[in-house]
Amino acid sequence: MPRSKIALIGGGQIGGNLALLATQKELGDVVIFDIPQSEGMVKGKALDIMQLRPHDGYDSTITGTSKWDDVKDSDVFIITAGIPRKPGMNREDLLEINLGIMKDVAKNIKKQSPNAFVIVISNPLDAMVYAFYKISGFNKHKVVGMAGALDSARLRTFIAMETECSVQDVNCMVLGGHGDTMVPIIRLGTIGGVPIESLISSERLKEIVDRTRFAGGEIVKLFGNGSAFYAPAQSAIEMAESYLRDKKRVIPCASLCEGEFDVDGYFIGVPSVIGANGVERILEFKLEKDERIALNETLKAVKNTVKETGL
Ligand code: A3D
Repeated sequence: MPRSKIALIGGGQIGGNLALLATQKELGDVVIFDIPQSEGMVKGKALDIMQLRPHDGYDSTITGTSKWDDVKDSDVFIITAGIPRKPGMNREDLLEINLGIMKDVAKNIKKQSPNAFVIVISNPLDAMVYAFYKISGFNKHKVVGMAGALDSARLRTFIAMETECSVQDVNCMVLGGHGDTMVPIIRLGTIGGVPIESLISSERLKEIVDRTRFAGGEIVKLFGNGSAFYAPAQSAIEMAESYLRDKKRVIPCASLCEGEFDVDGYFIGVPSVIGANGVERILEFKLEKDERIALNETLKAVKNTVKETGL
């Protein structure tokens, strides 16, 4: 069977880590695409990763390019093209520049690989994935945004740190938009099947939830120049792997809702089944009143940013 082809649009901090993780998971041949001014950088990263393969015996190839023809017929695209936040910026401040980039990227992906599965990471996420969907005209099952996987992983990390239990056994999802209004569903979270609410006090849980909401900003402040990249890359690779290996993992992602959770026509973080057909299903469940109110708030925020795209 021929190897899958994975195109990474943007070869910066997240893009480089995506290339490394895709190689180590042997998901397929990787092409890192960036603008001509960064072609040397992505060619260099590709060559560097090529040279780590002998140790563990990975056979897939990694190349760097600034030519759209080189990503033709890719199975998966992961888009990080754009600029990241600097201290003091919120994700919405990136809209104008990143929207211009997304318009160009969407048109080219449509031309090169109209049947690919596309994972968007560029911020502001909920508006960027919407923009890609509108401009490309892709089927809704083939377009998804990475945010909930990361926000949930952050929450799970903080809960594991608090309880000194294995992070692997902490299960808890974050729904809604990728911003301060995100909606952690603590009520359904468990550690090895034991409800989280029975293990951590409500005051402490509130602090953990708040830290999760601003976890991206916490890292931006520490870095001083750029945003998180290891965990975002790992989260997107988990989604790509579920698609390429038809695992049907249930991952909170920004999927197009058409009535689910009373959201219509917007991409928002919901539990999504990712398999060989892309986002195959959204797993809807009954929200409690306070969760519904919180989801409405996050939807308002998403609608405002989407409106600014003018699409
Ligand atoms: P960075 O290291 O700056 O990489 C971005 C890359 O995009 C650079 O190499 C640019 O040259 C490249 N680029 C710019 N324009 C184009 C274009 N037209 N075509 C192809 N490539 C282009 O940033 P990063 O990797 O740290 O972050 C990338 C994006 O992800 C930013 O918008 C971040 O805000 C966003 N991000 C999202 C999350 C989510 O959870 C959704 C988390 C972290 C970062």
